[in-house]
Amino acid sequence: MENNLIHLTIDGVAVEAVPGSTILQAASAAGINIPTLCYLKHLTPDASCRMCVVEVEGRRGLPASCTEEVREGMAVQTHTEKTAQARRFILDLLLSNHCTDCFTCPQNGACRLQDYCWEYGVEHTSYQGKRVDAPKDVSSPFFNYDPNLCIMCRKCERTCESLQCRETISIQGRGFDTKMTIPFGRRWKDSSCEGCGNCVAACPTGALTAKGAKKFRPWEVKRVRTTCPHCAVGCQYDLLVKENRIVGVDAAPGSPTNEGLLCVKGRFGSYQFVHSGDRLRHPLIKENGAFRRASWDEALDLVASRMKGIQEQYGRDSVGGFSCSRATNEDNYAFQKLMRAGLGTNNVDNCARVCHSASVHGLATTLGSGAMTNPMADITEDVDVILLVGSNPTEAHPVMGARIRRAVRRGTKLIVVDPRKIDLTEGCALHLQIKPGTNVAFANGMLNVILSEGLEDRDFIQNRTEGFEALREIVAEYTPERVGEICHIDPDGLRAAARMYAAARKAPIIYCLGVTEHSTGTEGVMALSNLAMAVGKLGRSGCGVNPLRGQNNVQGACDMGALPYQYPGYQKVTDPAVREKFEKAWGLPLSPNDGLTSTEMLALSARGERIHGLFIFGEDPMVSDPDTAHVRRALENLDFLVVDELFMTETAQLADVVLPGVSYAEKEGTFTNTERRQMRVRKAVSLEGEMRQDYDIFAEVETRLGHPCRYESAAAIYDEIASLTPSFGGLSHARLDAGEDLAWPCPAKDHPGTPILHVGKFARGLGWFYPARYRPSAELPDGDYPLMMVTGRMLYHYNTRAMTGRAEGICQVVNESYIEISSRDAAALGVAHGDRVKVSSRRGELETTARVGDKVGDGEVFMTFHFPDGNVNKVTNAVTDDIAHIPEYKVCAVRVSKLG
Ligand SMILES: Nc1nc2c(c(=O)[nH]1)N[C@H]1C(S)=C(S)[C@@H](COP(=O)(O)OP(=O)(O)OC[C@H]3O[C@@H](n4cnc5c(=O)[nH]c(N)nc54)[C@H](O)[C@@H]3O)O[C@H]1N2
Ligand SMILES: Nc1nc2c(c(=O)[nH]1)N[C@H]1C(S)=C(S)[C@@H](COP(=O)(O)OP(=O)(O)OC[C@H]3O[C@@H](n4cnc5c(=O)[nH]c(N)nc54)[C@H](O)[C@@H]3O)O[C@H]1N2
Ligand code: SF4
Ligand code: SF4
Ligand code: SF4
Ligand code: FES
Ligand SMILES: [Mo]
Repeated sequence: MENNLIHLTIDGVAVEAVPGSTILQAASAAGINIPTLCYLKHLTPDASCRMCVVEVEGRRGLPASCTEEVREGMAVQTHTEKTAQARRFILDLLLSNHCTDCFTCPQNGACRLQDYCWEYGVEHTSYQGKRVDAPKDVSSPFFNYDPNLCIMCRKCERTCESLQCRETISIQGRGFDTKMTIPFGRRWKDSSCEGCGNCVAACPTGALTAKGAKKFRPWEVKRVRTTCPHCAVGCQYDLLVKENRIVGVDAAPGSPTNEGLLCVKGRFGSYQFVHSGDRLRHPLIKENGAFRRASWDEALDLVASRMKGIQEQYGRDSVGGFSCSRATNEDNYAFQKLMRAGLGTNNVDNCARVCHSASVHGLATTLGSGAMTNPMADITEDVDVILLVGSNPTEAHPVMGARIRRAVRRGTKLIVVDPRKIDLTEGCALHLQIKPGTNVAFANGMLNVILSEGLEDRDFIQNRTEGFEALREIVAEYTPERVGEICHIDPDGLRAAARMYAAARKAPIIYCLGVTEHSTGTEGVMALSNLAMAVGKLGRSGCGVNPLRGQNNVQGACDMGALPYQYPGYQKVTDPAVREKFEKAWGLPLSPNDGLTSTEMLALSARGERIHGLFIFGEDPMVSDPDTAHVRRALENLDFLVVDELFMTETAQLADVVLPGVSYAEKEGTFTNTERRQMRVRKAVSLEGEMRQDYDIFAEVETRLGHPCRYESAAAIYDEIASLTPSFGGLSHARLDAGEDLAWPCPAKDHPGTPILHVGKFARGLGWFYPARYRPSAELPDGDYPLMMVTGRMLYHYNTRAMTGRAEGICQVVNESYIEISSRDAAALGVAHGDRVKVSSRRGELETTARVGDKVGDGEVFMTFHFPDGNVNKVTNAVTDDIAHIPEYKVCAVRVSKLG
């Protein structure tokens, strides 16, 4: 065949298909529907249900179309008397063991079995078999299992095993008693299940159903395609809306980010907060220490006049703003414009400061762009080695984490560099359990081995980089033995890792906060980019330096210029030509000076210096910033604090004015995921109350500051962004709504977007080897505070818990703080698993519960900052890195003692 395609007919229609595809695939591509029960798109067919049988001319029997490959000249009939008969027989058999009381089934109307029985006229079973009435398992906080409705299609088992890679489900028993179960007779809640619900979504019947599903029937809901508001994977899903209330979510099947999968937070924890009774519903003004309800005019006038008053007294740069990485690009653009055009200051920042600012600064310095270089699919499919540094993706980016689990299963070698045992250390090729805060030494040690063994890519170094000689001199000092001592690892482990990474054809570096949140965070990032450049693993598929961004739209908040040194698109505020462009567009003179970072603003205000007014949009630094006492001092020292929030957070409680904004489910706009992909956010509900679009709030304040501003729509703001930002020039809501999949840079309307950065040439021109030297963390354990505290996250809760803390199922799994401690340290302190302990540092103290085990190394402890009953930020250190001003959340010294 000239075009190498196979030609066949299906139901008389001429169809072309690629060789090797099945009849089912060819039919579905041609829009011809064949019934299936056990077929799962991304997995090898199970071919057990036989609903998909077809007739093929000249062939005896009825082959299953989900396994039968297409052949040249084949003539297929999908709906004949014979296939109908076969399907009726199967349905009859399935019903023999299946409850037919559809009225009470939660899946009524969304059940394939019911649909097919209707289609094929099967109302009753003709079998008088034994009906087993098995007990239901309702122990999962998220879904129920009714074995009596199971048709043994094994979709759940295969989804869990092959896509989620959890193996929670197994098939047991024989004949009529065969059922899907949890191994060892466990109940769901005691199994390895992590609640992603992907099995529930795959189940074609009412056997597995989400809790609360009885509240609606499928035909009653409106579906609104949007983007998960938690992590920067950016999963696409439909919000299911009944009578202006979100009642569930369904993963979008075709989305390139999540391919129909979700994690527990997206599926079961991303919409309950929207309808929470404690949403802020009208503006509040604090008077004599108490909040009172205010009108919008009153509140907005007060914000503008107080901010102006402060500037008249202390100067233009005495005010600042923190923007919200949970909100849309459009909101973030409007916020930085309020700060720059309305207030005339570049003191604007976002939570990237405390997260990946080290990546933004570090990679921009060495490569020319601070973003993830390659898409998620590209660095998990068909790669030989993954070097995972300080990243816990199965908890923090779970749909990406599952991709890595699948890659490992297919044979990718995984090197985990993390002081703790994380889920992915199971099955990894190497776990380098480095001492927290020693990433630079680790990366230099890797380079030392690579150079001394001649594993570098000389052509790449020669043609595409500069600064190599200076770095070579430095890394010569980092012999495996010396690095082994600094990092507390086996030098041979380091050698093995270096060889594995360097020799691989395709090997991405994937990293996260274990690298950035240090007083040497930016150098840690640059040391990793040195490593990738030295072996030429940049600017091509399956490689790169890939910071997994955290918040759903933290990439976007940075892209939109919610940063003190840059306008949208990383255009420098100190560049006169850039400033002139924005002055012309916005119609007024703008500040030529770099602004202050959020961490600098808080530090100054804590000392009573320079910063007197703050506008905080959707951040809760009282919970999330390090050293809570210091944050409290900073916020209390302000003359004026305004907070735009969904809830009365701890930060909002300290405000003079609180403005109620709206959540992702109540707005139009876009998020930019970790891959720089533009993801649409769409309005699903409008709630009762006086809440306003966040961008509208900013426009109103800006107008009251004397710079009239009004936005027609989120789409219009996106157009304004495109007109001022070369890397966004070709983007529009219309293109996204038409189904285009676009990652920036996308400079023109006909540009297809840029999935992989630095191909052929670095954004900087030549890549720069940064001469990074190891420096120890700012506060190390000593006699008074002998343990090293590492902080981070866990699967079920998200940051300050503003959203996940309002989802009942999630809170049932875990809702209290804990500290992980090694068995040896616990024994030395006389602490047993489950004991209450006091944790103290030079900054403060808290009480929590000990989890004793082997997850953390000796001398180290771990806590999350999710839980109000024991927030680790009371003890963390507010010291920052000098380049990006990112706090050292990952290392501080603490003492743990047993209570009671
Ligand atoms: N479930 C959940 N998901 C989330 C979030 C959440 O709160 N909950 N938050 C989102 C946000 S904002 C972000 S930024 C991301 C963060 O995602 P991650 O950075 O993956 O999460 P963390 O748990 O903060 O830290 C990752 C790992 O760094 C390790 N680590 C600590 N110190 C060091 C070190 O010195 N060197 C090395 N190599 N490793 C070290 C820790 O042991 C930890 O396993 O997650 C996002 N996703
Ligand atoms: N100890 C320790 N502390 C840490 C970290 C750590 O690893 N260890 N990690 C740090 C990191 S990486 C990050 S990113 C920060 C996160 O810190 P925060 O940004 O403070 O945390 P979030 O919980 O994401 O809070 C966002 C707030 O935005 C509000 N919000 C959400 N959407 C909208 C909206 O559309 N409009 C409005 N008006 N408000 C909205 C929510 O109600 C919530 O209160 O925490 C940091 N803190
Ligand atoms: S919810 Fe997820 S982890 Fe749990 S059994 Fe289903 S697929 Fe497996
Ligand atoms: S529980 Fe659902 S998905 Fe699992 S085997 Fe039974 S019918 Fe199939
Ligand atoms: S992986 Fe991230 S974006 Fe996807 S569903 Fe989970 S929290 Fe949401
Ligand atoms: S779908 Fe083909 S055998 Fe089940
Ligand atoms: Mo973050």
